[in-house]
Amino acid sequence: MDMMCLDAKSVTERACRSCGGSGIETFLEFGKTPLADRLLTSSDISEPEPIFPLRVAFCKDCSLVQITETVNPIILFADSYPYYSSFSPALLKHSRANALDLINRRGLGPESLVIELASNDGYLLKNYVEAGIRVLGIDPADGPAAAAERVGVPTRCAFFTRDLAETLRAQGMRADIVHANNVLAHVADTNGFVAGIARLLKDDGVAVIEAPYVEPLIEHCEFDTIYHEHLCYFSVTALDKLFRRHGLYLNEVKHLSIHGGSLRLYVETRENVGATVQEQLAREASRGIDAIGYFRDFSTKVDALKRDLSTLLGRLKSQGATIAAYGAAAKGATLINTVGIGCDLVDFVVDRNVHKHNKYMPGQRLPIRSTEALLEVQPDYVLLLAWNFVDEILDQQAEYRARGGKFILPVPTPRII
Ligand code: DWN
Ligand code: ZN
Repeated sequence: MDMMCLDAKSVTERACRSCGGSGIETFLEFGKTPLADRLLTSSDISEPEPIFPLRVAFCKDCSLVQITETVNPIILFADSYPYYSSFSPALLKHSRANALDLINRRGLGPESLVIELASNDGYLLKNYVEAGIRVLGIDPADGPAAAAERVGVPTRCAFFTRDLAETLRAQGMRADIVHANNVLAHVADTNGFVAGIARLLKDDGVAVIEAPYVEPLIEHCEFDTIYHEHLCYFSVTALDKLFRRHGLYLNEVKHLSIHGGSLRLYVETRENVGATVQEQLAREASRGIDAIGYFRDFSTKVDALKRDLSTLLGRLKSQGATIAAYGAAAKGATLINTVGIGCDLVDFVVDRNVHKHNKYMPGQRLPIRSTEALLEVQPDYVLLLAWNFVDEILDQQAEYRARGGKFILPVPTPRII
């Protein structure tokens, strides 16, 4: 990673984020886009917005898929970061099951220590607190960190770095469990972050890491999950190389349906690579996921989806339909700004997260309202930007649908349900 001087807004990487190799080839280009989670206030919308190149590349040396622009993490994650994990019941249920499974599998108790990197609003660690297990959350976002403290989860409002790991270790903190969900792909210093985990773990500790998986992204054309917060798009092949570089071993891997298809990685300081990892490495090699060829036609698939979605919305609009959207999600910002979905097509976006209400989506500046607006206004159609939570959102919106409202799912192919 090219050194980023603190006041630089972004840097363009010329080498691979993981192996440092220079063999990175771009296979998808979005031009310049706004920051997906940088929601606008009513005073912002008359101001120009910072936009940054969004380009996706593949490393021929270690197979890592990555974006080439690193936006300053302070701009992305520090102040007024709007994402609160607890607004998704499915995510809370998923996280609680993970914690209870680990308490059981690892025989955790009052003498244990669980540390979570990017602990957000305490959505996961609160389950350990409830079980009387010592925890520490680390998260740079001031709003979610304060929310975590309010639910009894001690949280250090900071970025996790190798240096912070050394500081904690010097204070006698070594973890039985290190959780890192939806953060490994977000960190500007991928190697420093992993080295820090190695320093924080007890010798018999385990890091349990969740990250979106690159295969479903490509297979289901989930291009909207590409935005500046997501620097890396992992395969097991690329992850195995990354961890080994820091004396860590990916010993077990699970597939998860959350966030459009993710991996749960069990990483330890002792090598004991199980069948799940060996099978996955073999499978990726046989499918060519470890080579550029697998990614070359993705850009064509993305263009087709963008065209089909734009045509569908245009047709409905020309028939006089009213259209709203659901989920002021970061992936929603990528979708509306790369397809060109503005107020001419969609009247407003709804979201349950109160911190997003009365703000505007980046770029297209669609107004964000509470979900009640769907029954108040009863638009003919709702474009589901948070498609990764389709089941619970359709249940939740049964009344709107019973009154004749229809949802439009954009991914993997635009369709009305
Ligand atoms: O990596 C990241 C993922 C894990 O979460 C972050 N960089 C940012 C964020 O991405 P996202 O904003 O695309 O994530 P979600 O979780 O798909 O966002 C869903 C949005 O929908 C949130 O704003 C919450 C909202 N929501 C809602 O209004 N009603 C979600 C559910 C489940 C609901 O019922
Ligand atoms: Zn590489």
